[in-house]
Amino acid sequence: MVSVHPSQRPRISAPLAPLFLALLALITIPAAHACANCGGKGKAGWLARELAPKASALFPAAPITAYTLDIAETTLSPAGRSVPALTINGTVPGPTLRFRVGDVARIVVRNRLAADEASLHWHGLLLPNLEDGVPHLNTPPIPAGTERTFEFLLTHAGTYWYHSHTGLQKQRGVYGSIVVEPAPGSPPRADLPRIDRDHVVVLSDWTNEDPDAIMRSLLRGSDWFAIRKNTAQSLLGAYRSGHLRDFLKRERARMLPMDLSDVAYDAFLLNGQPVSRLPARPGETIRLRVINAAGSTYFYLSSAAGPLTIIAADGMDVAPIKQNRLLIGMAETYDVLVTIPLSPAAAAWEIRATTQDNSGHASLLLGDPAAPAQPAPVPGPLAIYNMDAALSVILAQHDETGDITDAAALAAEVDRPLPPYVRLRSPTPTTLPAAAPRRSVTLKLTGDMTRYLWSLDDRTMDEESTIAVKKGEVLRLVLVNNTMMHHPMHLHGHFFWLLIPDAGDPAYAPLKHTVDVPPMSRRTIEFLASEDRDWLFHCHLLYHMMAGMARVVSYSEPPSSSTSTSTAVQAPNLGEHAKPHTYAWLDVTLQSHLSTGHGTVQTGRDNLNLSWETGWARVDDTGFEIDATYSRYFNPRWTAFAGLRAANLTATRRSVIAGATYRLPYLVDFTTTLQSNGDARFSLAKNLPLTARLGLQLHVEYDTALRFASTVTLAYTVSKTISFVASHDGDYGLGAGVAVRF
Ligand SMILES: [Cu+2]
Repeated sequence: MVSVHPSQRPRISAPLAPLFLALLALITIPAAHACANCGGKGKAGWLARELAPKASALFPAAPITAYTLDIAETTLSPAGRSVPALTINGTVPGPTLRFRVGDVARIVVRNRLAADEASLHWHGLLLPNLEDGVPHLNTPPIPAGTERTFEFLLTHAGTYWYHSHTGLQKQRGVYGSIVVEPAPGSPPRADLPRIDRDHVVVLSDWTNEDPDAIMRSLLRGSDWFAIRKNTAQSLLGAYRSGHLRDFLKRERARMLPMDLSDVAYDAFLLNGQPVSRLPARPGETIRLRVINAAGSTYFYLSSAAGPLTIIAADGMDVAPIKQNRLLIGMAETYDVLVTIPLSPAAAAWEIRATTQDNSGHASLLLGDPAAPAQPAPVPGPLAIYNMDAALSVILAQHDETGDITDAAALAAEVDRPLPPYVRLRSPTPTTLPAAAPRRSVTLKLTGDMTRYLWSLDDRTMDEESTIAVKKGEVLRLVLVNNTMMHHPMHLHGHFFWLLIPDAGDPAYAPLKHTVDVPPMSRRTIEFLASEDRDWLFHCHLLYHMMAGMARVVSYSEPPSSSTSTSTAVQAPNLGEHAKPHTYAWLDVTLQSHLSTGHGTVQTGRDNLNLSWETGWARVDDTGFEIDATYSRYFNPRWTAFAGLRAANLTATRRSVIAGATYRLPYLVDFTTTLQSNGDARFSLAKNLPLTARLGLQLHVEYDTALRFASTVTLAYTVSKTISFVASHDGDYGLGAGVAVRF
C-alpha cells in the first residue's frame, strides 16, 4: 500500500518559501484592507493565493497528466422523458480521469453554462486547499463562460471521484470517476489474485423533476415521494402488517417513521444507464471500482457470481474480505473483485445495485452480451412497518454507548447488513503519531424530516459554521446520530481513522473519507490535523447538506504560507453553503361550505405566513379569520409566532396575536394563541394517515370569546398537487371540495 501519511505530503521547497512569503505579503496587506468584510476571499484575497506556485512549478520533474472538462447543459432521457441535464464533456457521468501516483494533474474546467456558476471538487484526494474546489470556501467559483485550471500532485493511489459543489448541480449529472494507479514500478499487492480486467462502476440516481422543485417538496413536508415509492406509513397498513402497536408506540414517542430515503427517483443509473454491459470471460477476475455518486440513495451491491471480495474502501487498500451484500453510502467508494464462473460459459453475470429502500435498481451485466443473464440475489421485501425491527438490528449491534461493535452480527450477514466497517482492516499499520496532542469533540447529527431542517448539534451551517482545529493535533469526532435516517458524513482534505470498538488491533484501523452513521447510532473517527485553512465536513446526502448539515473544519492558526500579519482567525467565507435558500408555497382548500388556505415564505427557521378560514354556508352570516404571522421554528417540538389577526367573528375586528405550538405525545400539536384584546385560544391538531393516501385531520379549539369549535377533515391525495377533501365543521357543517398545493 502506498503510504498516505499526511505529514509526508510534499511542501513548498525551502529556499523558495521566503521569497514567496515576501511577495505575497506585499500583495495581501492592501488586499486585506480592500476586503475587510469578505473573509479575505474577495477577488483580491483570491489573487494573493493564486500567486502561490502551482504543482507543476513545485514538482518540475513530475509528469503532467492533463484533462479538459466542459460543464454544459443539454437534455438527456435516461428515465424515458427528455429533461434538462448537466453534462461533463457531453456525458453523465463525465469521463474517467486516470492518473499515476507522482503525476501532476492539470485539469482545465470550462463552465459552458448560460448563467450559473460551476465548480468541481476532487473527492477523496489529498491536495492543496486552493485546489479542493468548494466554491467560495476553498476555491474561487467558476463564473459562466469562464474556466479555471486546477493543478495538484497525486500522492496516493485508489478509486476516487469528482463532482460539482455548487447548489444542486450534482443531482443533474455533474460527477465522474478518478482512478489513480500506484507509482510506476510499485510491486503488485501480494494479497490479491491476478486481476484480468479493471472497470469503473459509477452509481447514481436520476430524476425527471427539477432538483430545486424536489428541495421545495422536501421543505414543505410533502408525503408525495413516500406515496410514489409505496413507503408511506398508515394506520391501516400498520394494522394489516400486525405492527399497529409499534406504530402507536412510535407516535406516542413523538418519533417520525424511519426513512431510508427522502426522494422518489425516476431511474437509478450504473455508468449512466439503468442497465450497462461490460466484457468479461469465464474464469477472469475483474476489479470493479464502485463509486456511489447518488444525490440521496444508498445502494446494496450484490453479484450473481458469488460473494464480492472487498479490497479497498474510499480508495485505501483493505485486507480482502468477502461480503454477499454490500451497503454503499453516498460518496463512498469500494473496490471489489468478482470472479466469473467457468460455467455456464455463455452467460451475462448481473452485478446489481438495489436501492436501500427497494424502490429500484441498476444493473451491470458482465460477460457475453448475447447470452442469458444470470440474476444477482436481491434483498427481501422492505418491511416498512417493521422499521423497529430494522432499527433493532442496528441497536442489537450497539454497546451501551451507541457504538456499533458486534462483528458477529454483521459477519452472519442479515438480509440488510450495515456497511462492513467492523471487518475493514488496513493491510499495513495506520497508526497516528503518539506524541500529537489529542482532543475529542462530540457532534450530534440532528434534524427533522417534516420540517426538513438538518443540522449538527441542532445548529445549521449558517448558525454555527466552524469546528476549530489546531495544526498538529489529533482530533477525534464522536458522531452521535439522533435521527431516524442514515447520514454519510464526509471530510474534505483528510483521511480519518475509523475507530470501531473491539474490531481488532486499532493500529490497523481503516482510513476513510466518508462514514455512514446509521439511525440512533454513533461512529468515532479521528484525524491528524495536518493541513491548513478551511475544509468542509458535511452530510453527503445532497438535500441534507443544502438544508444545513455541514461545518467547516477551520485551522485556528494562520497557515505557515499565509502572509497575514494578524493572528486573528478569519471567518471562513461560506458562500452559498451558509445561506439558507428561500422557498415559498401555498395550500388552498375550496369546499362547498368553507375555504381555508396557508401560504408561506420560508428561509431556514423563519417563516412569513398567511392563513385564512372563511365559511359561507352559515345561515346568518359569512365568517372569516385571517392571520398574518412571522413564525420561528426552534426544534421539532417548539415553534413560536406573532402577527396580526383580522376577523368578523367577534366584536374585535383586528388584534395583535402571539403564541407557540408545542408537539405533544402522539404527534399532537398544541397551540396557544394570545390576542391583544385579552382573548386567548387553545387548540389541538392531529394528522392521522388512515391509508397511504387517505388522511384524517382532527382540530379542536377552545376560544375565550368563541367557545368550542372543531373540524374533522378527510383528505385523499390524488397527485402531487391535488387532494379531494370532505369535512365537518362545528360552525359551517358538512361539505366537500378540493385542496390544491401550489
Ligand atoms: Cu444526512
